[in-house]
Amino acid sequence: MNQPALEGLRLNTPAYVTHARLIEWVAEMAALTEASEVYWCNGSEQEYQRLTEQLVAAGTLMKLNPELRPRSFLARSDPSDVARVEDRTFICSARKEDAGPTNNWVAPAEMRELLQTGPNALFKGAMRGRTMYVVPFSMGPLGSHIAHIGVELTDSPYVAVSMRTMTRMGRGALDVLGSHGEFVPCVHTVGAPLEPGQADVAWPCNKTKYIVHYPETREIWSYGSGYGGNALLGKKCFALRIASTMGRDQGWLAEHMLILGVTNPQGRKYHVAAAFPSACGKTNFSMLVPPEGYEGWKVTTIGDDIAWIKPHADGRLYAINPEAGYFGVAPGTNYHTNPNCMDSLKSDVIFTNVALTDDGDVWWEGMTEEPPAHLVDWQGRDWTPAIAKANAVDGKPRPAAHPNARFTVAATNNPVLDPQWDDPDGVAIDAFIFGGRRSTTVPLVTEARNWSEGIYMAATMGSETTAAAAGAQGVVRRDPFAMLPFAGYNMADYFQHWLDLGAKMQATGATLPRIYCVNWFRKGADGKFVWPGYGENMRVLDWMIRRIEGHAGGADNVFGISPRYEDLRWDGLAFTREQYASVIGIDRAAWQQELKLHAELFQQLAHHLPPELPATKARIEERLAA
Ligand code: SAT
Ligand code: MN
Repeated sequence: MNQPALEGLRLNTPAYVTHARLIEWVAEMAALTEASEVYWCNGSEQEYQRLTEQLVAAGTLMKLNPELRPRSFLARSDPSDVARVEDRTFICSARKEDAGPTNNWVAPAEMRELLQTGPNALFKGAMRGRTMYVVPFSMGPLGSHIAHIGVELTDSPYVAVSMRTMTRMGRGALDVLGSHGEFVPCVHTVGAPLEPGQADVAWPCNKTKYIVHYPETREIWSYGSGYGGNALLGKKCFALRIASTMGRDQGWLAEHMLILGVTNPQGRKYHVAAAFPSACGKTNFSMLVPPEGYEGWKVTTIGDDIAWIKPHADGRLYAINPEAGYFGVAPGTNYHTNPNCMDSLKSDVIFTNVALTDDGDVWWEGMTEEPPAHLVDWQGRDWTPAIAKANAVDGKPRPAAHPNARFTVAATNNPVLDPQWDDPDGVAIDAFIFGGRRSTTVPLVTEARNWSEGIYMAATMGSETTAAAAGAQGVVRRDPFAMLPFAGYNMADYFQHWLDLGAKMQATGATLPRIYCVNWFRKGADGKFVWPGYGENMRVLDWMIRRIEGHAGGADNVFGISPRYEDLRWDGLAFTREQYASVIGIDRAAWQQELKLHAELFQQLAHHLPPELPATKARIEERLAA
């Protein structure tokens, strides 16, 4: 740069920013997007105050009743911008085969022309009339050797304030970055430039959406959406898609996993990382309250959505939660399903697309058994039980909250936050859990007999789709490792990476974490869930820990080891042998069907598919036939 002083003025670069390449990039992006102003976020409390006040004045946020929900806000998104858009998400690797058959791919040059360089490039002038916020953030504890830095440029102040809750955002991240550190550049625009005099809307966005990743250059470009994973680029885009490719290159793992600590009455503490698809109860499981019969046990949260896991010199895998907050699904959350979450939401929350009560508080389906007599729904319309019924779709009353309505809240609000949640060294993982939402076929819990059997379980996982992504709900799709929408590279190579990591660790004599496959969601003939779930999942966790300690029994099934009725502890819960049989049983016909679906997946992923996987499948088939 020739005129650093002049540029510095125009860019409002604070004196503490010493990273020349960062400043240069901010200048380039301000020029490309024609932002009317640049503002560097420092992450302070005063800044959060000021930006939220500004968002209230603009109508994006509504202040909730300060007595009922102190320092909390409600945002209503545009009705077309309510979830991740998987069909608009692209992995633009140099070679198509590196994105693999499960990702949308466009050649980088073509995508750059579309977004940046072409005559009608979408980012050209995209921030006209808007402020560009420079949002520096650390994914992971500041300075942790497992953490990485990102900088998001966004024209959405809603994104800027949400990033303060979801990440370690602000000056601290820049201090870690220093003048020469590596950072992942993330550019985000809602794609709604304002012409002089044009009034803004409460939730600007664009019908056209692009969520773009360049894995080789580790860049993220997001256009047209202001919602969740499309816009808070530290989350799925960086911490999963870009980080998974970094992990492949550098020998570590970026996973769609909660991390919890579980301490038994003897005071021994274990750490478990568990992968479930979006909106399948990761937040609930990570804040589990041990049920009756489990006095003296304690579950504590390290993370509720994402884990970064690196092998350590002591031969074990250590995990951190790269995030600093929770962006969780509100509907279904209540004092029975997740009391710790309800307590986390008492103050300092940004709610998006939940319903508003007449006294200025929030409500969502499932929060209370009886809905309030009157609400304002997520689209700002009057809502009563009668209106809901009159507008039923497929016999289901029109919900007051959007099914993918979310809360954004700091981890520090969580009453069962693990004391090590911010530990730069992370926690040593004792077990991995993989679970889908399956009303049939998959048993409550199965332990893999070895690493490759565990990788098989994870790779072939299926799940019924949820409202977390746009599109049909309730359809079973294969969701390997719960990473289908989040793997930043070829899924078959990703399987190989897991296998290689295990083999490498085993070669050094390390004890690998056990691997379990779970399914809380089997339904009975009446269409209702059989397993009570939530806090009762502790019984399954307890069995896993007793397995690790070497004193719990089990019986071989076709694809691993499952507990017999007498291997689980039932004190405090009336659950009959018959009920248990219906959640643990293997239906041979259903499994023959299931294996056909695994075969389809393997066919789709044939390029680079590790031979261990079809070999494991063949062994399962043999056992099934026996
Ligand atoms: O990607 S989001 O963070 O919007 C939601 C999810 O899929 O978990
Ligand atoms: Mn998620």
